[in-house]
Amino acid sequence: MRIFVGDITTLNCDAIVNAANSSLLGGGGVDGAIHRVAGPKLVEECITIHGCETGDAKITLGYNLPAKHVIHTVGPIYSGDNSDPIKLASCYKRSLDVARENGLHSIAFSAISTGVYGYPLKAATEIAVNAVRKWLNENPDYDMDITFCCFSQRVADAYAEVLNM
Ligand code: AR6
Repeated sequence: MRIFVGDITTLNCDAIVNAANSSLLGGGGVDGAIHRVAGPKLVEECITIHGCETGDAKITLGYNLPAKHVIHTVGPIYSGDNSDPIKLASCYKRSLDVARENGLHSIAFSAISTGVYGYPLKAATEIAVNAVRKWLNENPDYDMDITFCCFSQRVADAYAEVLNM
């Protein structure tokens, strides 16, 4: 597991994970950046998927992105409810399951729900790291290279603390 500080749309890996909304038709934040760089074919493919539930993940091609695929996941809008951590952990697990189902071996995650969706950064970071660690332990036979893409130094510091780096 590694930390990258910068823009996820520059990463050349098998899949980047988009923090989308349930329509999958684009938005602001990292979602907007990914659609801008991927180009209009991405939204055309997303239209054919008919949305995604919170905590689930769907895959498309990456089009003009350096990444071959985009895995679109929908994080919870932070509410303080007990279901928030369960749904957020599910985003990481389902993204990794979808990557494996498609034979992918490198994935970069954005910090799902920590922007517009308001999830407190430290709690979200702990959930992200724990969910990824759990998946790796449950898939010991599969080679998966994991990057946590942090758009700011503040997010990177949170990951470094949780990862003990
Ligand atoms: N590369 C990497 N990370 C980024 C980038 C980028 N180019 N741009 C922003 N981030 P957010 P959410 C970080 O708000 O909270 C959208 O409108 C950002 O700093 O993008 O899950 C969707 O359509 C933050 O740490 O996603 C939904 O409606 C993290 O990405 C809604 O926002 C996530 O922030 C989803 O909200």
